Amino acid sequence: MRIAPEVAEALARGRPVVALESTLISHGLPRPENLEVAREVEAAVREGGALPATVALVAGEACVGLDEPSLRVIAAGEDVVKCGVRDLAPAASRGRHGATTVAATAHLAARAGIRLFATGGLGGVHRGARESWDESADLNELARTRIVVVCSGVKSILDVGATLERLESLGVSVLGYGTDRFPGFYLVDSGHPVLWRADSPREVARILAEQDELGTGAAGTVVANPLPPCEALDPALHDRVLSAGLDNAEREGITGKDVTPYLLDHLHRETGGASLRANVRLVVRNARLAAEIAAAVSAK
Ligand code: PSU
Ligand code: MN
Repeated sequence: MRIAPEVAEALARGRPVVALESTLISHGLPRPENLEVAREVEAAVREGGALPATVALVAGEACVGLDEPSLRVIAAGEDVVKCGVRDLAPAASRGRHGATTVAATAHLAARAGIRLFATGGLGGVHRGARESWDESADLNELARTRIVVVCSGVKSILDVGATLERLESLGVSVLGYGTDRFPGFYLVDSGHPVLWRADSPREVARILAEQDELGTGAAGTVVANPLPPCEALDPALHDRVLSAGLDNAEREGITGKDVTPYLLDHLHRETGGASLRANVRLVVRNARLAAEIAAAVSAK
């Protein structure tokens, strides 16, 4: 594993660092805008007062903190493989380029000593999981990794209720940021409540300090940050387009780790780019908030 020098130095000095995932760049957003978004997300972390550390596998090396050429490789690549935790070692041994999912990013970030991580939406239990058994490995990783994931809830293509039940079973804390409703990724409200809320970065930092005190911080924490209504997707449009996408995915026999990229791409195309705009905005906003929380944690 290679930790970028400025990231290593910041960590050694107790300065705020925020990890960023790379699957959303390579498999979640269309080229070529994805490279611009990757830069924009890193800039949002800096504006929030922390150092960004984008995580990826570059020519077989697990990197925490990417330089500009590496960021280009991940954004450009047809030959970039989507890596969950179990894919990291085989892909590394073959010298492959790999984009890390929430699970793989959380794993490598925690290993590097980073606590804050920003993404778009968590993976979770897929609709129809009763037949397909498709549940994202993100959940299992959060159950065993000391990481705080700032996201806009779980992706709305999923069974959100079932995912919330699994997060409860796995002991993952869920905090609504400025809300009592669990956000729905592109949507302000997933239709589910969230039990605990925090209204400022300092409040989140206080909760994390309590976790350390009580020894309950060995598992992950989700900080669920909704889009403001003016930037969210129209729920009726969302439901209509998603339902066609789910039908197409089934008809075309899409399975395994291809399901999520397939559905996101379908939404981006069929909403005329509206879901894409919402997706970019929520990732940028989450990056900024994660940085502010990291700064509040460091200030303690
Ligand atoms: N958030 C986004 N876009 C994405 C993802 C998250 O805004 O593409 C990615 C994350 O990397 C997450 C993955 O870990 O989707 C989940 O994939 P799966 O359902 O195959 O576990
Ligand atoms: Mn899956």
